[in-house]
Amino acid sequence: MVLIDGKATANQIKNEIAEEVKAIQSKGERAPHLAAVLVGNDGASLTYVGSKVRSCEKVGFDSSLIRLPEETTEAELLTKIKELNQDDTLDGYIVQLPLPKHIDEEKVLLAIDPKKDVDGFHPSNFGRMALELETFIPATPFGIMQLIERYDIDTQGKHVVVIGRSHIVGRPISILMSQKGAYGNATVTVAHSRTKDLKSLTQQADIIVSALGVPGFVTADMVKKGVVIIDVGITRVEDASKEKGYYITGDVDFDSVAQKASFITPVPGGVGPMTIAMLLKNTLLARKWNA
Ligand code: BQF
Repeated sequence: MVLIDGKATANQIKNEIAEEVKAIQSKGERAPHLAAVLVGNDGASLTYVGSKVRSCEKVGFDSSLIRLPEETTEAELLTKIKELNQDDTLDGYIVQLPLPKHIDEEKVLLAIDPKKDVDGFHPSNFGRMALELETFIPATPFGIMQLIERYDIDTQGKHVVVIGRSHIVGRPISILMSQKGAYGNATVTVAHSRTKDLKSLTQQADIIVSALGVPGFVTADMVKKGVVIIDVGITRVEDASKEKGYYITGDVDFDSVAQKASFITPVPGGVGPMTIAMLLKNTLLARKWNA
């Protein structure tokens, strides 16, 4: 069994990005600049945005964190987004999700200039991805594809079962893995809450991508020997004995499933760190494409 080290791979990618930043600056050009908008005070969102900003510093990017109060109206946020679209000192920006319930996420994502949409959530970027055009690929699926490449996992003609059909993970990874290419050409099944007999599907899977958010959902009896396991689930479980008062866990019953797997991603330290690294990669691409 190979334990896929997402943290080490993400650090490697960040080092590669840092080298490119140095090359940009040695030409007398400014460093790439990423901004993040955070509305409200959600604990997990604060953690995620915080590590995005720290990662920017690590690779030599400029970063801006724009914090808006929980009560911010949709109109106020849209005004801020118009400002960011017009800010020539920014290469790209993200709006940290989820947004407070009184704000329509779809409206907000539509307002982001696709050229600055380094999360790749704008419909035109999603469409470009589906059509295999140059675009920002959403960071989590982009990170999964990088892990598959860098661990040289064979996907040709393999049966991939994706559990979950979210716009951010399940749907895009199902598209990417079915596309032509060295780490594509898979036959993909997208499973979801209405899927019948999931176990018979996962038992046939060569690769399982679980993006559900239910701890312990994927158990050893559901998988065949030699399966590749990509665990995208991230659930915070309260635990007073932990320093932070919680620990994070994936969708996969790791200890039992690992015994049957050929490759497996842990949680934490698997796909999560890659998400951050690929956001930086997209910002670097924005810098290049918008120059
Ligand atoms: C790790 C996210 C759900 C909803 C909105 C490292 C991250 C997570 C885990 C991280 C995520 C999840 C992010 C680990 C960003 C991934 O070591 O396992 C990093 O920061 N993520 C987000 O920005 O918004 C989310 C999940």
